[in-house]
Amino acid sequence: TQRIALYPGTFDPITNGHVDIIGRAVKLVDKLVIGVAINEDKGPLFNLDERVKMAQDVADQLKTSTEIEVKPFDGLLMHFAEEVGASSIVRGLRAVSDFEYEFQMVGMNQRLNSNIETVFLMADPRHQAVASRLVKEIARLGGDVSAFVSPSVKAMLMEKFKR
Ligand code: COD
Repeated sequence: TQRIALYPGTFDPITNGHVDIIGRAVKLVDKLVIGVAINEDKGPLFNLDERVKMAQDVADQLKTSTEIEVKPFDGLLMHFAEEVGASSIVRGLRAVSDFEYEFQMVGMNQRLNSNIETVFLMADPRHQAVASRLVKEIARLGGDVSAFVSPSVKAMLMEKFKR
């Protein structure tokens, strides 16, 4: 049977930090589903279609024999994980600051479905500090985001913030 993992996030936008985690996750499974959450409460800069498109562009550029599927989702993460047949959920850990939130999420998610394991991966030190929030701020203030996102995402950011 196929081992499927789900990597969920807001991906507003997808960064080289996310890509690093995807590159690690594909080594562990037969198929990786990148789940782009609608997450309206987070007030995303990019709408769901744009976020899916950017994630798809980035996934298309990855050199891997593992199947990657990018899918939007609304509603509960664990329901979506069941729907796609995932046996694990992949999350990335950056600093200590991520821990509290991730810890709480796993705690709750485990009680919703105890058969799906959450695994945490760490990015390469070069990518650990990269955060969508800061990338957006740099782009908004006219800085160069080339080191943090793919060329296609950079183009989308420049389009959003063009004056
Ligand atoms: N290095 C390593 N990991 C990174 C980096 C980096 N530089 N940048 C981001 N990551 C990791 C994050 O830690 C996270 O694990 C993942 O990549 C995605 O990050 P984001 O910021 O795009 O996504 P989040 O954290 O906003 O995603 C939140 C969810 C969409 C998973 C969450 O809101 C959710 O589950 N929503 C559905 C509703 C639900 O089920 N709620 C109940 C939860 S208990």
